[in-house]
Order: sequence, then structure tokens, then C-alpha cells
Amino acid sequence: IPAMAEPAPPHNVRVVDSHTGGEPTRVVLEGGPDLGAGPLAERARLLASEHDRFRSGVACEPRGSDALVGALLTPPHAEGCDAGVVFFNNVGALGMCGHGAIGLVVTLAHLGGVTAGEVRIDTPVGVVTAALEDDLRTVRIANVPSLRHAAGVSVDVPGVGPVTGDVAWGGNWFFLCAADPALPLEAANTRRLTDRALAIRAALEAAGVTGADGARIDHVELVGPPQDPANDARNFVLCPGGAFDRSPCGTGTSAKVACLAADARLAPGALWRQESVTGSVFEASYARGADGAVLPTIRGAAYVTAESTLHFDASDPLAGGVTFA
Ligand code: PYC
Repeated sequence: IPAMAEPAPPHNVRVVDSHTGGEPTRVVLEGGPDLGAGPLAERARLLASEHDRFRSGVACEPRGSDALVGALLTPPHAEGCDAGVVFFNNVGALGMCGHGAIGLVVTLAHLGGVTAGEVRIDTPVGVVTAALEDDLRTVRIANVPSLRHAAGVSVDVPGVGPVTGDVAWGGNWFFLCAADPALPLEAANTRRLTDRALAIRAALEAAGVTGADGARIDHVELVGPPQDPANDARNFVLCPGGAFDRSPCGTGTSAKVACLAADARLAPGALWRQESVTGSVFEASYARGADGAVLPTIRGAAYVTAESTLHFDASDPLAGGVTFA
């Protein structure tokens, strides 16, 4: 078990937990590290390099889980934003997180900090805009510009065979490929789906397939037919730390929309309903920016599940958290 070598400093961290389509988000309100006043990308680097025990203590067992995404609320850096956020998980910081942004806005509404309307959020990969609907649960996220970086990339996956898919950006880097019809995207198959997606990711790495500027592809998205005919597709998304997304994955759905747009299979403004392995749904569409960029919008709902204070006891040898990833 890769336990942290030293106990974490004793302190209390105030959090609010929620889930978006089954995927948990933990918003850190108080007790988080000071990441300075620099751009959010710099703050994400600082969280990973200087405060890794805080990250794993909040996100990992015994307080969290491999599926949990933390959201460290900070003042924004980009002009005109209402808040800044650094998302993190069981292995590090994330660029953006769609389900997490929905969870964050619903959490702020729960605390009375946001009422229906627009919130501009600064993230390490750019500014996103969130529109909270009147039910105070449903949020529409205008995500960062998304794109298909490479189409029809084939890799030989040991134990699986050749797999062909697209490399795309939706706020994180994804490899998207068709699900195997013999292995349906169902909750009962998540162990085998995880193994398959891990094998695909390892094969991409071995073959030197990356995103732009050599960026690691840390998410793998298997796409198959929906179970509910009201939806367009179902996905299974492997996250960086080996967990799978219980929601349809906001950044993964954005990456999918970018691929559909590149193939002229989805017109600007048309709806795409993406279903997850838990059956939860995100509604997506996109607009074209002035430069032709794909600007995706993701709509989903979150529910607050807990308000708590995490305790870090200096005598606890596992205070800094453990992960099995
Ligand atoms: O919703 O973008 C997302 C996401 C990324 C990782 C987990 N969820």
C-alpha cells in the first residue's frame, strides 16, 4: 500500500459532498492550502507538487474513494470570473471536470452563495460558464473549446487486438473508441471494462500516442449504443487513477461532441444525449466560435449528499490517505 510516509499535519477541512449522475464531488470550502494568486494552471501544479498529502488525504481512502473528485475552491485569477477551482482526484490534479463543475455550482447554491443565473469559473484549462436553473440542481456548463486532435488512430492492444479510435480534448485528453459488442457497457461489466480500458491506455502509451505537445492521454472512453432509446449513446470512461466515471463525464462528452462535429455527424445546436454506465444522462450540444472552434455545452443535475468536517490527526499513520491505483 503506497501510504504517505509521514503523518499529515493535524487540521480540519470543511467540505460539502455531492454527486452528479452518480459521480461524487467533494468541494473544499475551508482548510485547504494557500495556492497563491497565480493562474489556475500554476495553482494546480502547486497542489500536485507541494500539497500532495492534502490532495490524497481529502480524495483517497479512508475519507474518500478512487471515484471521488475534489474541488478546491479558490479566488479566480482570470478577469471577470466569480470563482476559481482546482479539481483533483486519487492520483493528481485534473484540467477540468464537467460533473465536478456541476457539483460545485449546486453546492454553492445549497450554501446560498449562488442563485439561479450565470457563474463564471476559472479553471486550470480556461474559463467555463455555468448557468444554474430554477430548480437549483440542474446546471448547464459552457465548457472550454474542445477538439479532435487525431482521427482513426490504431493501436495493438495485448489480449484485445487492434483498436482504432480518436484522440480528443474536452478539458482533459481522451482516446475514444467503440465498445466491444461482446462486452456491453453495463454496471455488471465494470471490472472487465476497466481492464480493457487500462489495456488500451497502456497500449497508447507504449505506442507513443499522445495529445497535443506530447500530453498524456489519461482518459479512455468506450462508446456504445444507449439502453434508453431517448438517448444517443452510452459511454464508459476510465479516469486517470483507474476508477471509472459513474456519470457520462462532462469533459468526455465534450470530447465526443468535438469528434461528432469533426465528422459532421452533429450540427451546431443539435442535442446529443450521453448516457453513463449508471444510466445517468448529460445533454450536450455545441456552438461554433468565431474561429470555428467547437464550444460544447453540457447539462446535468447534482445533489448534495453531505456537509462535513474532515479531521486530520497527526498520530494517524494513514492521515495522508491511501490509494490502490
Ligand atoms: O465529468 O469531466 C468530468 C470528469 C472527469 C473525470 C471525472 N469526471
